[in-house]
Amino acid sequence: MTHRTPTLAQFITEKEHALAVATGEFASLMSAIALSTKLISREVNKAGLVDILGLTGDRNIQGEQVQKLDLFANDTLVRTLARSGAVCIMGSEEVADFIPVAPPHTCGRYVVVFDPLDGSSNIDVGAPIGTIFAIYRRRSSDGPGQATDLLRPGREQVAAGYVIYGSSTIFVYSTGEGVHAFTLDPSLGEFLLTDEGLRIPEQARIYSINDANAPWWPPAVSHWVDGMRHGAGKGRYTARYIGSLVADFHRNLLRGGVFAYPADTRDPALPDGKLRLLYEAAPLAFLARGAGGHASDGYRDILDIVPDSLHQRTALFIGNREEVEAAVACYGQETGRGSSGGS
Ligand code: P6P
Repeated sequence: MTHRTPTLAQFITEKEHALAVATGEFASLMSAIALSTKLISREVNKAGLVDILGLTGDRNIQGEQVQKLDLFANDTLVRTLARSGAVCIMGSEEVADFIPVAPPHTCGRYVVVFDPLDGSSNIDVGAPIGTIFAIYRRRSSDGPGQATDLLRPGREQVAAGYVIYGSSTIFVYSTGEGVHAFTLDPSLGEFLLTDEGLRIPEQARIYSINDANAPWWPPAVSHWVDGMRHGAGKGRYTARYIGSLVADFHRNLLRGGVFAYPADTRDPALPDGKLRLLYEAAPLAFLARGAGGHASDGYRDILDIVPDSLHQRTALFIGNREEVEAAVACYGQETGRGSSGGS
């Protein structure tokens, strides 16, 4: 890295200056997210050394056991975003209800939904984990934000991104003008540009799905997986599954691949699949599209789905367009429907 390598803040400022209408509010918002993730990275990287591992003994809205780091990550993001002056309302995987930004904080023009620490069940085993975020411009005119500002289809995102806390801490985001990656230099405390204009490789080489759920997959998923194992692409693929969405997505983005968490019948409490639409599937779908890939729930483009609730779940097929569209075709054959619009 040389001093000519832009930091995340410099990169965003340069891009903002290109937008005559920029007020600096978006840059302030992204700076708040960057600061939060540096603080989270520091805690994640020392988690084994201090008493921040393990469970709090509580369960979150999802009914999942809450890790101490989950709470730290959530509280850090909520506090820092509220202070940014750029946000009017937030939604978090860790919090049941919406989080309107109210006085004494200044309400801004943006809405942020986030999964503060996805894959947290992997924290204690040293597997990569991540923060996922989506940014919308508010619909309501002023004051604290409302639900209608937040329950939006992914196509209306103005930006989305994730930070993966792994062998290094990498900040990946897009505003729709390319997907860009920045690696944290802990000695500087800065994210430095390491990939500009990331594109998912033309050919998928990886498929990523929890094979233990196969007995409960709908036939369409079994046909889809068999197509990769035994079909025309036989031998091209290898299976990789970390069990941490951000890590599986990031690997596929760089190496070419497809990730799937279908709606299966294994857990009757999760009829629509395990992953959440607003702060997991939609932001990653925005990035996948920006990198030349695609994302679907098996019938619809993830970016077209209008959420009814903050914690709504969805099936997810995401990565190389060819493999995602093959999954949609399998569902179409199963239901006798051609590939429905907006696949
Ligand atoms: P399973 C982590 O708990 C998570 O929410 C995602 O990060 C990951 O893709 C998925 O669940 C893994 O779920 O059922 O395969 O362990």
